[in-house]
Amino acid sequence: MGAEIRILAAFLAALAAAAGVAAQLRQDYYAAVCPDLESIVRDAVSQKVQDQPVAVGATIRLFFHDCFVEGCDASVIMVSTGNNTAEKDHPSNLSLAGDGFDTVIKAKAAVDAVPACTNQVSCADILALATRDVIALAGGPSYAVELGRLDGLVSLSTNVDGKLPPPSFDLDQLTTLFAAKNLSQADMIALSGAHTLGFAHCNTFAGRIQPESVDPTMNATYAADLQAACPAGVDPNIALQLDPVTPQAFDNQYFVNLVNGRGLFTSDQVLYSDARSQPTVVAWAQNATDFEQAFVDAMTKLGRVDVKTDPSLGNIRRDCAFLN
Ligand code: HEM
Ligand SMILES: *[C@@H]1O[C@H](CO)[C@@H](O)[C@H](O)[C@H]1NC(C)=O
Ligand SMILES: *[C@@H]1O[C@H](CO)[C@@H](O)[C@H](O)[C@H]1NC(C)=O
Ligand SMILES: *[C@@H]1O[C@H](CO)[C@@H](O)[C@H](O)[C@H]1NC(C)=O
Ligand SMILES: *[C@@H]1O[C@H](CO)[C@@H](O)[C@H](O)[C@H]1NC(C)=O
Ligand SMILES: CC(=O)N[C@H]1CO[C@H](CO)[C@@H](O)[C@@H]1O
Repeated sequence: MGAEIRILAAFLAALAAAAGVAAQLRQDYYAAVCPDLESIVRDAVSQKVQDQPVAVGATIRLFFHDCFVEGCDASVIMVSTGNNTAEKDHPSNLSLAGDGFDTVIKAKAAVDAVPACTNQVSCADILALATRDVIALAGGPSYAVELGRLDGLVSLSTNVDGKLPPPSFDLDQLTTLFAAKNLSQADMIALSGAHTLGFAHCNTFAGRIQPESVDPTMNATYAADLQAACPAGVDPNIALQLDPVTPQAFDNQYFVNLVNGRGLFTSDQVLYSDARSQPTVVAWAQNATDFEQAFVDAMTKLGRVDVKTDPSLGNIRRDCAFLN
């Protein structure tokens, strides 16, 4: 029965491809092949987060970086080999925390341990599911995840240049970069709300807290706290919480912080200091439900960026870190 459904699904996909119809992601993509996929991933992710709570921020950021470079195709998870310097070894990505990768590896192992599911589910989809799960575990919204992404065949450090936003960006730069991925300014603001948890290294905001020239859009007390925690010299091993008020909770505190001059990066605080985005920040600081809805919509759109559904462009990796 399962095999027949699989053959039918493959036939329909071939038909769609022949007709030039782009295959769509679907929530029930694996329903016939691996019906318990969602609970298998959720259990593995819960265990990982229980063991290493930092996996929450690490996994969310990994998903963002994956989608923004080659598309949501797990290319960010591949390791460099003798003749290929992979995406994750680009300087923009060196700060990706290892626990994000490990979350995907653990969830993939749990999926593959179920015979029917072995090598049937892409690493890209496992990352998308794991991201939804860590957000829910941290108290954020849960949402249905579209599935059916293939894992990419290309992971190149040189392709990362210019694709990821540095923390120095202003509103226009952020808006332009996200627009290239079909994400609106509102989507960009909502997704920035992921900075409601996780960590950042001192060098990413050092330019804003120099004693003689503190960024005037930053609350002075906050600047003094950051200076004390990140003394001159910018120790590369020190990382501070992005949200000093509710550091581990996925909530709308990020937007409250911006209103109070407690955005950590230039790219955060500018969302409040620029009059064009300020009304959205204020609205979401006041209404968590509205933020959650906007965030879920934006995550769904992020999850569609440059996905591969055509078998000539991707496959299902047996080991997420290597091409088959
Ligand atoms: C809008 C432009 C963005 C900029 C400029 C930006 C920049 C950064 C930087 C510099 C860090 C700190 C990295 C470190 O020092 O280790 C960081 C952390 C983080 N970012 Fe962003 N980011 C942006 C958007 C996003 C988006 C769209 C998401 C996800 C939806 C996201 C999720 C995260 C998370 C969860 C962390 C914490 C990572 C951890 O704890 O390991 N960011 N971001
Ligand atoms: C890299 O080398 C491996 C063998 O070590 C080979 O199979 C693969 O095709 C090479 N990849 C590229 C991009 O040259
Ligand atoms: C953006 O949307 C257009 C039109 O739907 C589509 O052709 C294009 O591939 C999308 N780009 C990305 C990066 O998803
Ligand atoms: C900065 O934050 C402190 C609380 O930590 C508050 O007392 C102070 O009024 C704030 N400064 C400004 C200019 O809002
Ligand atoms: C948030 O906004 C929604 C409408 O989008 C409204 O129904 C709800 O009452 C608001 N909640 C608060 C706490 O203001
Ligand atoms: C976009 C981004 O996060 N860039 C950072 C990458 O990491 C280096 C240090 O490894 C930082 O200097 C960049 O700001």
